[in-house]
Amino acid sequence: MRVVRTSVLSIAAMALAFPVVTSGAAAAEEPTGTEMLGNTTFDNGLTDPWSGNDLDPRVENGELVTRVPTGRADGNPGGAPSWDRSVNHSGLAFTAGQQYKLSFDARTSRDVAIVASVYTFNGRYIPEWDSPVALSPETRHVELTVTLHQSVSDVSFGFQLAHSGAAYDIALDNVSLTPVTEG
Ligand SMILES: [Ca+2]
Repeated sequence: MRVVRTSVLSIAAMALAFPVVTSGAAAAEEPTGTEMLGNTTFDNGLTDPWSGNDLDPRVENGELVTRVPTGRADGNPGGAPSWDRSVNHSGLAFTAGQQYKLSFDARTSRDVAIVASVYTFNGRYIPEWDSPVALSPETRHVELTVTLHQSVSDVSFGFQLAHSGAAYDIALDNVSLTPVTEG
């Protein structure tokens, strides 16, 4: 008899497939044109306030760089949910229905698909918004629109980097998150 169990991987897949529903409601009181992230350029040589979860990011030549080992941080050789290792920025707040522009420059030492997400982690990874991003050794300027279903505070934005293939290096720069001005 075959027993089908719900795996962590299938939960992650569901999270990725979660539809992004945009709302026409504008948050008129939301400050506009203001950068929500600290240290967007890394030109001061520091990673702070960015940190790594099961990664060891550092700054080289004005870019945040880190090596992403293969597999999960817990050593499990099984499937690697992308959220198992991340570079992230905590302490953010989002208003439901408000559009935010996310942009960054990134390259990786080999072709790999990462996930950019707004999320909470309370012993369990809970994405509020996420999007897969294909990266390669050629620097790519990425622009995405972030819209959340619900207003949240004290959440994180992160690059979810774990994978089951060969280890790779990633370089990030010019990371920006700003509310989109209506009209
Ligand atoms: Ca820089």
